Amino acid sequence: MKPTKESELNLSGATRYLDDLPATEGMLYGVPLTSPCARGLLRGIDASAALALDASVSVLTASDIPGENQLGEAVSDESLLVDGEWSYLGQCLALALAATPSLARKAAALVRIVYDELEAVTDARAAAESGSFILPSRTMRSGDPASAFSRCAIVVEGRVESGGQEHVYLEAQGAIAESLEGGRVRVVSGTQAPSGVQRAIARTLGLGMHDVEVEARRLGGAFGGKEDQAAQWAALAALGAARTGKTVKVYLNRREDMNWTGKRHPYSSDYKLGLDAEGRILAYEADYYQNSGACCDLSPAILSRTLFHAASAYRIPNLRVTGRMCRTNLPPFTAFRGFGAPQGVFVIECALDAAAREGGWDPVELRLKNLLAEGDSFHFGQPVADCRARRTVDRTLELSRWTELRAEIDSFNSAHRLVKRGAAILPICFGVSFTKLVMNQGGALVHVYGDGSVSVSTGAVEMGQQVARKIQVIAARSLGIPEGLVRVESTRTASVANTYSTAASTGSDINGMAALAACEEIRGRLLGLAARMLGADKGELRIESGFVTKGCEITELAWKELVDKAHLDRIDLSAHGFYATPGLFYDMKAERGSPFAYHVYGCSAVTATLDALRGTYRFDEAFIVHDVGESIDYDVDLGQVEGAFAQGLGWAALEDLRYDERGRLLSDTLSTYKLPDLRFMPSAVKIEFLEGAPNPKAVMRSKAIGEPPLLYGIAGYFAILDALRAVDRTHPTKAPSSAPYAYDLPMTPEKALDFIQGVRR
Ligand code: LUZ
Ligand code: MOS
Repeated sequence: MKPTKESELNLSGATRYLDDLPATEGMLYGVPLTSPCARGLLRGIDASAALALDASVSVLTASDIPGENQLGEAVSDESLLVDGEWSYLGQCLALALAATPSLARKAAALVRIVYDELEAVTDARAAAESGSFILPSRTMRSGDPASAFSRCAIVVEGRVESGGQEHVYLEAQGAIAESLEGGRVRVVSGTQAPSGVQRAIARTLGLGMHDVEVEARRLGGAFGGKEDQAAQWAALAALGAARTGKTVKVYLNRREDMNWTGKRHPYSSDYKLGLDAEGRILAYEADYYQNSGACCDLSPAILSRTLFHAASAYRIPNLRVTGRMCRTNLPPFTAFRGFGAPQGVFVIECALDAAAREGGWDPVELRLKNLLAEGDSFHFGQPVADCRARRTVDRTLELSRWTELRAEIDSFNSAHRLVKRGAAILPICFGVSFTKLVMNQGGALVHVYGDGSVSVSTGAVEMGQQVARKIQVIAARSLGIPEGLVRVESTRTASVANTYSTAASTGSDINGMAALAACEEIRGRLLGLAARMLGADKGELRIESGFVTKGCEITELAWKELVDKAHLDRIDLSAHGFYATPGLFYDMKAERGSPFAYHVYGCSAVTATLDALRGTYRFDEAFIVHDVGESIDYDVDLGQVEGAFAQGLGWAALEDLRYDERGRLLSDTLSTYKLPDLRFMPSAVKIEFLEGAPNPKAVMRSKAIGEPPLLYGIAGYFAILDALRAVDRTHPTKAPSSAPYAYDLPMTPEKALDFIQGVRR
């Protein structure tokens, strides 16, 4: 990869993350005391032993909060510090402050609480049975599935489980809050949503938003984990700063972060799929039981993305899908790259898998037959436009030499008893835009300094995805100057206000457009001046590579000179830009509309080799053809596809989140929670971007890149399943039961071994 300035800083270790910022004089460290069981009633807090530890110690509780003790935005069900009942293990009860992190941890441990343990629920279906929901259920329909099922030649039904996923961002959650004069606070927060954190702190402290400044410098990864859940750590730090008048830092260690913060939602789902004799899908029904955890958080938005992606890349004329947000006593599950789509896509893929077996169809033929095409509509009414499903699938079949590959695998399998190979193909179709309309807006502030260098601020948070790099390219191209002249600033609420989270893969779509608007404004002013200076028509002038050009000629007028002259002429060299994604609308009552600006298409093919005695496996090859529109930075986009695929493969086949029945996380370290590493990845990964595929709906004809490729990992699950099905059923131990296969993601080696041995899970 071609080094950019940012990646050079990252690789050399020069980048300063939150924990690298130098400690300031008198700074205090805040460590929360958290709840010891999944559900309980707090009867009293005794901090005397903690306070006796050191003169620097203080302990804050709910009664120290001057404003509202409430973080929930959609539903008011999340207190910052518990006052009364708590609803998950790891919920914050008090904040211990001390002069060093270890003193603060000791102090938190010395706080005594009196409480009653209450009965807890951790299972989504059990919560549903007892009527414990975050909000009422939500259903989308199209056509008439009930009558369509009666016309089907084949109907398959079953259950699908998918597990959660821990973000494991390299940098844990945290914030540093500085108390300013007059009760104001300035906070550096590891958040994807600086304006959201600003609002949360203002509410907590009873201040106006103008008294709270939030900066997100750059995050060491987030993946959705810092979209909603960064707010509580920032609010705690701000509370500490407000109460003590000192700078307060809250920074979780890995184990705290894994235990206390939310993860991807586990789902338990029922499906029913009906097809005609030729294998065309006629009807589909699904019921999703989302384990939402103890508080609302982003669960409704995540559920809506599940429902929007229920049919994935397939045409389904009659459909009914219902989602339920089941309230359980686990830490609130939250945004995670893909945001509900992977869970929904996995269910329809399982249904197709079951149908292919039942109908004796080739799995790839079956998918091709039902693939979305131009002229189709999604089940929520949006027309399928500029559809690239078939193009990406066809190219994947070519790139992987699918027909030969399949034949090679089949002959390998007939020649080997104890080692089996498998393969799977998976098309994707991912809708881009926040499903909540209001969030599809962003702003930018651009300054051209007197020496011709440029500063760009937007609402986009840099979290390693290189959105800053893309915005730099966009600004430089717009102004016609070398990229080195453009600096993209860290994200501050005082520079760009009322922004939404850098999320939904829209970071560069929205903020790039806002930056572009501001740059175009300044460019227009400068070209007007250049036209007067050169006695030319503004329409024939451009700026390219730092010089004004007229028609095809380069003039003598350089960027720096033009900027200098503009300043002398008292022309404003700053501009604000704004972008609101056009054309979006949605009627929640009718469940009809066009919620997405466009869709991202693509396809993956994954092969695996299974040890049929042990259940262990490895991935051999992956072929991915992905639709990025016109890439703004090839290396960045390639890195995003690779990383998302790895993360998807981890979710599908490895990452195993385990809780005990009392809600304690068992896999709370990186020795018990395994992550995909280089050796887990296929030995060969071939990624190709679809050519000649400009996207008129986004900045510089590009497409969003962050989340869609995560779905490719799901092919890994089915590649292992394919290999498992080739295992000789008379060997080595018991024959598998004839009961229908229960789809249960992740496909860990343990589950693969159970499959081989015929244990029904
Ligand atoms: N966050 C959000 C998201 O608030 N709304 C969304 O639609 C979304 N989609 C994907 C990822 N994060
Ligand atoms: Mo979201 S999963 O923070 O893009």
